[in-house]
Amino acid sequence: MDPVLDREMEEAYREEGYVLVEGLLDRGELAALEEIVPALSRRLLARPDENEHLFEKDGAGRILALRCIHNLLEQHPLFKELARKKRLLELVSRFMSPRLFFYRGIMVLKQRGVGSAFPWHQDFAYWGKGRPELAGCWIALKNAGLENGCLEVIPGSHKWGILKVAERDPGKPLLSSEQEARAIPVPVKAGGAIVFHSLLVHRSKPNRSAEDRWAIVYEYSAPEFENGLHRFDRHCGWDPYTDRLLELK
Ligand SMILES: O=C(O)CCC(=O)C(=O)O
Repeated sequence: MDPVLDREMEEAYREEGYVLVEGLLDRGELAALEEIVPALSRRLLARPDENEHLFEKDGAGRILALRCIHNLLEQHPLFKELARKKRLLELVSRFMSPRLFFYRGIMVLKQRGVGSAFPWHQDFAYWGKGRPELAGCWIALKNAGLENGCLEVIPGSHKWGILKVAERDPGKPLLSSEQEARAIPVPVKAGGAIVFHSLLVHRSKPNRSAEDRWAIVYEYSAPEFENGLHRFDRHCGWDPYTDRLLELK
């Protein structure tokens, strides 16, 4: 831990709404995930449950690949271990609140050739009540660059509040061309992470390249967060310090 670096990151998080953290996961963790993720994907694809996970599909609705795994903590013990990794909790709590709760965990598998886009959105707009006391930690399991659909963010957009959306769709925030022109891609090396505010406007493009782009997204809330349970996460309200699940309503 480097206190000067951490102070600079805290300032960047406050001003820009996100920070890039290199080397959050070590080689051993990345190597373990290289084995776990394909096996897990095969298992989930063998019995696709569309209420639980998301899939890439062709025009006829046939499943091409797994897009998104929900309820990540229950898929393998390593996902829980990583979600309570000391360095990660230290950083997120420094940016947001000294005490954190887990809100949800997903994996986004933007597979080579078929991985689809995520449109501009603010994460909080999907959950949108209470205060936006949430931070996401987007962890690259593979190198993520422009070609395979890394995250793009609009720095400072977390200060814009909750944006109006078209057709009541949180995936259609009303952005002016000036606002959109401020967007920048944030390439991340495998093991690195982007910690970002739940109001930061972000998106990712399709993966037309020959390289998979996998990421874990953990979302943490402050204790006073008022949103209660996340609809799609059975670990919502998990306490990463004590490994206990709170009774939330
Ligand atoms: O991983 C991606 O491409 C997008 C993920 C994302 O936008 C999110 O989890 O909010």
